[in-house]
Amino acid sequence: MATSAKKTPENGIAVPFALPGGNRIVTLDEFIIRSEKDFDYATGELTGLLRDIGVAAKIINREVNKAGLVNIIGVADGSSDNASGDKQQKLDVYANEKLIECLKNSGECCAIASEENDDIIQVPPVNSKKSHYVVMFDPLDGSSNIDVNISVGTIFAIYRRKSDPTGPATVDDFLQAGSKQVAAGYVLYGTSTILVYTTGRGVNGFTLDPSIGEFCLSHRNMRMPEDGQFYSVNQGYYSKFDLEMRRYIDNCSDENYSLRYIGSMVSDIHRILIQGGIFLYPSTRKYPKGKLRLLYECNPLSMIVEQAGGKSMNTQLKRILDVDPKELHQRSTIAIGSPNMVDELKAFIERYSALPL
Ligand code: AHM
Ligand code: MG
Repeated sequence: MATSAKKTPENGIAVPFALPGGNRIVTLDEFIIRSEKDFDYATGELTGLLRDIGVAAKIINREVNKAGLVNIIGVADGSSDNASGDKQQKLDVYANEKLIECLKNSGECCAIASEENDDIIQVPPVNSKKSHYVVMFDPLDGSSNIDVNISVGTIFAIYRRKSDPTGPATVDDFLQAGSKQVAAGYVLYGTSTILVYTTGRGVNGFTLDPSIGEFCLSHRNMRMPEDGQFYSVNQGYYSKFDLEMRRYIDNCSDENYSLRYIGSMVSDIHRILIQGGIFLYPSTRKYPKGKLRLLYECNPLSMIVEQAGGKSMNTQLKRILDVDPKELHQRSTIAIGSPNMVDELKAFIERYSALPL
């Protein structure tokens, strides 16, 4: 067995425990359990939560993969809009239910918040255990892409509750800055299914091996390139963007950067995490505060990207993880990706936002 509990030359981040050498498979469960020993205050709750999410992800993956085979795609019967005003798709509902079910069964968290629910959901204690964590998620981000067979994802964030563990959780337990996340991650249901997460000690990715039904460590200590050649933005809204954003996009074009936009945030972020680049969702006339949700889209993906060496800010140049949320379903603008590209955008905003229109 090779000991890797030292800084790796490529990124300087310590692998927190000894990993087997050679080609031995390390499953997500094994990795999570070994990592637990890294936390002084570990009680097993966080480990349990990550495992619950891994189980739910496998179940969701199974349904996403057969979406074209069975009559499950399309807008849910009789469904109205969700808390954010978007049409719910059937698989959104399914993914939401499975995540809630898995988390409720174990009782490792005390409350849940989801894009698909207006209010927080209390999780009754299991075996009288009082949990210290709350979990937020977007169960199936980019779900408008399902009908056309394009990748979608689950995004999650875990926080320690602030309220007294003897009473019910409150909304304030969720209204914490992203810097307070104890873990965050996503699952990308793509050409292969990959679960990527961080507990604040680097980022690791686990690809689902369908033949054994296990997420296996495939991307160890993920680091994003400092620079990139890709920019990712819905350029169809170009004329609705502010001047500084239009100038930056013009510059991307002048510099021969390639435009890549899937319209599924997890997929777009996963690409820039591996290949470098910048993802933008600025304010538009339709969404003056940005479209994406701060708590369960921007914050967890920002934690992942920062942990991998990237940067993330809103278009007011504030670090996303430092924003104090006021509402559960709050929207935010976002610019996230390779540090040099985010810094370049920052310079454009500083330069052009001062100009009169
Ligand atoms: P959703 O949570 O309703 O699926 O919306 C979020 C998605 C993101 O995945 C994606 O980046 C964005 O919406 C695309 O929006 P647009 O179609 O306006 O470019
Ligand atoms: Mg979403």
